[in-house]
Amino acid sequence: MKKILVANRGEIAVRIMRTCREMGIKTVAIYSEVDRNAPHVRYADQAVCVGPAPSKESYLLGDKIIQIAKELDVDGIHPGYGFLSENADFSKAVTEAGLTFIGPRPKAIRMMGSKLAAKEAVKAYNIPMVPGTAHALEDAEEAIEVANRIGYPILIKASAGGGGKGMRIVEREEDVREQMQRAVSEAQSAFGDGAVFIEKYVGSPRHIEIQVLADTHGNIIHLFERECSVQRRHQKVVEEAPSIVLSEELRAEMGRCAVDVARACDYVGAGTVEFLFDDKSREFYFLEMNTRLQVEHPVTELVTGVDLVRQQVLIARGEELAIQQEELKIQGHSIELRVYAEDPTNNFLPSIGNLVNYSPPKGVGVRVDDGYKEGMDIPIYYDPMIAKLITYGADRTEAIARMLRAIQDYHIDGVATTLDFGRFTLEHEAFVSGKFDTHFVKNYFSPELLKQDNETEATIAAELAAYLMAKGGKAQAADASAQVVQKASNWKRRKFS
Ligand code: MV4
Repeated sequence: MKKILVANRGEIAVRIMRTCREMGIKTVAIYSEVDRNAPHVRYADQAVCVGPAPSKESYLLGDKIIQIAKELDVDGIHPGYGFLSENADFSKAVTEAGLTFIGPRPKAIRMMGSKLAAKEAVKAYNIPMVPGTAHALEDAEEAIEVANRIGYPILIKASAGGGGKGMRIVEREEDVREQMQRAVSEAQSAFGDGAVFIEKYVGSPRHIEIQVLADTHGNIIHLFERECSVQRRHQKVVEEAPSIVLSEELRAEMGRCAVDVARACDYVGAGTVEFLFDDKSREFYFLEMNTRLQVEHPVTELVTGVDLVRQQVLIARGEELAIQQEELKIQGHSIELRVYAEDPTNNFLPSIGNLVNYSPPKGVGVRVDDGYKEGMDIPIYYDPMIAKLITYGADRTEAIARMLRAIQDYHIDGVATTLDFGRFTLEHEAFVSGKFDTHFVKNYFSPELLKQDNETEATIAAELAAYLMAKGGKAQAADASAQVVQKASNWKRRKFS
């Protein structure tokens, strides 16, 4: 493979191209009109504009992207995450155009895109699943019958859903009919597939996922777990590897199950098998499989030393996996914080605007995967993630300390960001002690905490400035602004109370 087109933008496009460069592979970027000066465009050896800003007119134009790839003599297309990455038709079209799709085959994408097909496929293997139905419900009568058997509360899920879309909790029999009707019509209009099923609702689960790699020769390995329980409305905030709740036995067992899930769908490439983990019973259950490279893949890279994009390319070239399961081990601890251009004091509303100042942290144990540069605008058209801040340490305590230091060293002006929200999370006792589940944000976070913090900071800065100005003198005044900044940033070193 000599030339790869990356059908994506932002940090993930740059991250993929970096590995391509290391492997001596030329890269082609595609971009929309608002992205013409973006880092992924500058980094690539060649770049082609695919259309106007809206994704549907640019990054989602599969046929046009394939056309460009053919014209530029590209060998393979890497879809990144989002956009066309889990589109079975695109995967198929790429292959039919005589190019290599760097990802799984259409059959596996399609199968795992349907939660019910996925459950059906893994049935033959001994994979724990939440009690419920593994087929589409006929009607509310059937739902009530099953619910009475497994007990309330239950969760109605859309087969074509995922990432929490189309889920409904039902507490009592009286509500089943109505909720089911709604779930079906919602699923029908959102996904064009009204199939729903039910599961027993697991009240305070942790989200643990296993990274897998499968080659075209039938070899499948897993690269242990990532824990992604800290999330807000199904948007992950903090991810880490390893999870602090897994024993070696459980880790090995989940790994084996993940490999079986990959085997069940003839998987090829890098994929992630999602599980729910119930802290109390210490049981885990298969949820779904994501057939792409995930946003949070770097934490796995840091604790295993494996470059996952490199492995994707080698697999796409038809090579056999050179890594054996037995030689893999987890070393140290890694945490990822997603930095969004969102305002945590204002219901996490996207905060679009210009990155007036942008200076990411550096130093020991810090990796920043970003897709913007100082002076750029954050466009409204795409996901508002600015960067991923990833730290590594010999253990979790060190990884947390480095994350808090890196957050302080991260300077972004011009847009509101979730950096302070990250600081709140990493300082929180529940996070530090590891006693958290998927309800962490809902249970502990309130915008008031950040507002108070910001107000105190502003008050300190204003008081200090006034004092220095009153003392007079030009030298004093020149000093004032520097000291105010220093003082404010010192104050930020204190913990939330
Ligand atoms: C569940 C659940 C509780 N019980 N299934 C949400 C996303 C989708 N992948 C599955 N999800 C859940 N399924 C049962 N039977 C709770 C969730 C869930 C969740 C899962 C992982 C990460 C964050 C979550 C937030 C809310 C709900």
